[in-house]
Amino acid sequence: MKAPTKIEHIGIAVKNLSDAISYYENVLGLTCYAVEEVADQKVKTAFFMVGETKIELLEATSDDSPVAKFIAKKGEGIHHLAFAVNGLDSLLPELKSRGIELIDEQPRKGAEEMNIAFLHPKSTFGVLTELCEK
Ligand code: CMX
Repeated sequence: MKAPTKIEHIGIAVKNLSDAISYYENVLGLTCYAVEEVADQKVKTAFFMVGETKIELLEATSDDSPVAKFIAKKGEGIHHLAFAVNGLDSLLPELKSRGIELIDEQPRKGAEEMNIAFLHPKSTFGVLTELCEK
């Protein structure tokens, strides 16, 4: 596989988005530049830029959201790691042929109009992995 170009973002599951935004802004001194709901993922997201990488806070918008399930099982914390890649369309079949379990067989639209696909944490040493392309 062609190596990712950077860590695009780190996804962090939180119970309450506005409480968490307040920590990132008022304690760490970062600026929340966007809040966006991703309806099909049942999450509300908030974004911060840190150098070239983003922090994406994730709050569940329903009890059956992947983020609600994650918090119920593991508590708040790092939820996924997202790599920026080129050629996502062709990477997915390549990864599948190498035995990596795909959550998304085809790229779909994520936050910030990115094309994204998730890899199952069981195939990626316990880290839910997102590949994204602008
Ligand atoms: N990181 C690491 N492991 C995780 C995980 C995560 N975020 N979420 C679940 N797991 C583990 C569980 O602990 C469990 O492990 P065990 O079998 O050892 O107990 C296993 O994966 C299955 O977990 P589950 O609770 O049964 O949950 P599901 O199988 O229903 O779903 C997953 C897990 C990863 C397939 C699902 O959460 C998913 O499809 N995620 C991708 C989409 C997503 O997370 N969207 C929200 C963010 C959207 C965005 O950023 O825009």
